[in-house]
Amino acid sequence: MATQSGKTTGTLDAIIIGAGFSGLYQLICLRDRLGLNVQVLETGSAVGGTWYWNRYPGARCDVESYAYCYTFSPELTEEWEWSERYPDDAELRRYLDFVADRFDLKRNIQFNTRVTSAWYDEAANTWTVKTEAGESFTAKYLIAAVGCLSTANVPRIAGLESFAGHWYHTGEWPHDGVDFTGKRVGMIGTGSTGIQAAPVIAETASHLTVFQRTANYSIPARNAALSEEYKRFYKERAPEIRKTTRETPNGYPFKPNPKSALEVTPEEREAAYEEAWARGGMQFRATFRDIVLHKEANETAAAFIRHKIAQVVKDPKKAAILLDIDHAYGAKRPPIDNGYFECFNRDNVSLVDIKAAPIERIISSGIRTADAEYPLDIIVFATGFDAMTGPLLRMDIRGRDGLRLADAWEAGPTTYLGLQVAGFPNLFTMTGPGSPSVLCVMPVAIEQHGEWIASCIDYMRKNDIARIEAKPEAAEKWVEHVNEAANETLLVTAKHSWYLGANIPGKPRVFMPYAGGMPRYRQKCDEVAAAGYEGFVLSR
Ligand code: NA7
Repeated sequence: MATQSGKTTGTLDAIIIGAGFSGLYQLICLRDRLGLNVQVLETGSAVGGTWYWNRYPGARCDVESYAYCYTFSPELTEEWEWSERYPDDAELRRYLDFVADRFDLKRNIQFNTRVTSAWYDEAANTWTVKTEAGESFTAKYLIAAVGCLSTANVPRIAGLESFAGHWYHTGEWPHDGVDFTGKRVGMIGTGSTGIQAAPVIAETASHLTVFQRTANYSIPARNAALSEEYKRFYKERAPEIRKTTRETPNGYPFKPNPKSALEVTPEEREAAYEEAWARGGMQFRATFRDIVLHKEANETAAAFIRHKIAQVVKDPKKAAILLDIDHAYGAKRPPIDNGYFECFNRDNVSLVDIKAAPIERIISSGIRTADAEYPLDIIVFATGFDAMTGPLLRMDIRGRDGLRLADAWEAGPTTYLGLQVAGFPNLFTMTGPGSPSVLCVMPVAIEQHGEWIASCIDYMRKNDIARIEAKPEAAEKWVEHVNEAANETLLVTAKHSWYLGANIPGKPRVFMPYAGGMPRYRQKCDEVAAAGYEGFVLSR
């Protein structure tokens, strides 16, 4: 067993990596409910996780504020006041900071601390975590609460280093913002992020050029300030909302229409889509139960959205590029927007189809594609993340016999319930690959994980169990089930989605999140626990 050098502190009960939604809740579960000695290590200088880093213009959650929050504390629900239908990044940081103060969490969080490695010592049955600054921490349990979308993907485009202007990735945005006034801005990427950023950048930039590789659907978010009446309404309904978020497959506060899109008349269908379009937001996907399940049903929604895009975008050339969508609606994460398609009607916004004429290189004055050069002062990479596995694999994690996580996952991530990896005892991954994670409203998934992990550790302590480790055969079976669940949906039909790791060159193409729905997943986790942690090896 190799050892690491560096300063070592006394053995802790648990180390949590990350102080976002998941790390904070795990700290509450382990410290306040089990009385453990816990240390949280966080790269950022404050709490927030995803929302600490994603400060790009227009950054906003795509889930309604009253549903994108913790539900474990009725007092917290009562005390916190959301201001808008969808919280922006700053409001989410304020919320998480409020939570951290409310529950006195900061005393157990060490900020400005990037974890570089985590090695398991079999003889001592401990994990030793090392930081960039050379510090070491040792604990019995290690919880990776590192988020799913926290490793920025800056594509390796030749010539970036020669660019004379400034460039930024949306997921690593400067804290003091970027002034676009009078600047020629190029933005690469039209996922949820690019779609949020474009209209805001266009307001101040002298010119915005959007480089689109894959056209995307988007539904109007219809964000607005919450009236006093709504604020009261959501608070009064909090228990009911909580119940619904635990019963619906994706953790949303609304239930899908039980009807198929194909069982109603064309007039009824059109009316339902119009109503959903006017209401805005993710609920559009729930207009009929089979939109993300059935190709023909999906096409009814897709055709409706395409028609709307064609109505909004005045320039036929831009409209044609925006309408060249190659996947089913919802097969990739469906964005919601605040004026995305409308922004292409501005004189200072142009659109470049880089599927037709790919980017060849970045030059000192801007971007060169196969057929033109675009002079730019600023390049914004809205190019997404090395999702789900990226944040784990950028740390050197080694389990039993020095097994590297990177080697264990060479052909793609294999986990049991998205919570544990065979060969890595006492390491828990929150919202890991193989769990509902990004297919569920995050705080809903996070509360389930935090509570399950805490109950598991509690069980171990009460039963004198020193070690818990997923059995390889249980993990293999789970991965098979994850694949089956994905194959029941249209999610696997989008060949270039980050759900499959397809956005990162060389990454194994494996469908990573669990698409079987949160209630089914929760039930499975509960059954596993009730059966004495079936599928895990427990040892003294
Ligand atoms: P996404 O959804 O991964 O979108 C990234 C966008 O960047 C997408 O349009 C990509 O095109 C484009 N992209 C990525 N790499 C390149 C290269 N090399 N060249 C050109 N274009 C590229 O990330 P987001 O940040 O928008 O959203 C992530 C999640 O955050 C979102 O799903 C929500 O859950 C919140 P592509 O489609 O791959 O052709």
